[in-house]
Parts: sequence; structure tokens; C-alpha cells
Amino acid sequence: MTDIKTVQRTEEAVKTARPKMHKVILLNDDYTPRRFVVRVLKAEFRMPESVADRVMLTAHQRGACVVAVFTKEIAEEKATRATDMARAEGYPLMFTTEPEE
Ligand code: TYC
Repeated sequence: MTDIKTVQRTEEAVKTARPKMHKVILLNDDYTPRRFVVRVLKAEFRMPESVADRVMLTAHQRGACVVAVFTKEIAEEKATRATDMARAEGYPLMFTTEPEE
């Protein structure tokens, strides 16, 4: 039978090795130009044009789109930087984060 201590240690080791991942989510709005959304996705998330186009269109049509998944700190940093890029140009474009299930 498996010892309770072994189970606990194994769970802790897995938690340490695989920190909970967080989604960066792109939200649609009525004002930010499509080409600017694509520019931000390419610059901050290193997406090729074809992928950035698809993500932008998905958010445009469905209201939101998952952009990428990172550790909590990286996801929050990237969402903030991408949102700030838009703010600097006077656009309301928003990126949020949420933990994966
Ligand atoms: N809906 C915007 C427009 O029609 C374009 C847009 C797409 C804005 C995706 C945000 O996440 C977004 N100009």
C-alpha cells in the first residue's frame, strides 16, 4: 500500500515542477483598429501575421480569444504590457488573465 507521506511528497513535487498556468485573454472592443490589434499580438506575443490575424478575428467575432498560456507572473506582465501599448496610442484594447482549470 502507498504510504501517505509518499503521496504527499509526490503531490508537492508535482506542484513545484508544474506551477499553475494562466491564460492571457484578448477582449474585443468597438474602437481599436484591427491592424493595431494584430501589431500588438505580433510585438508582445511574437506571433506570425497569420496567427495574429486569426486570434484578432476570433476575438472580434466571439468577444474574446485566448492568446497564450504562461506562468501567473509572465501572463500578468504580458497582459499589462500589451494593454499599455494600446493605452499609449489612446485605444481601449484590453488583455486580461485567468488561471487555467
Ligand atoms: N472590433 C474592432 C473593430 O471592429 C477590432 C478588434 C478586434 C478590437 C479584436 C479588439 O480584441 C479585438 N475595429
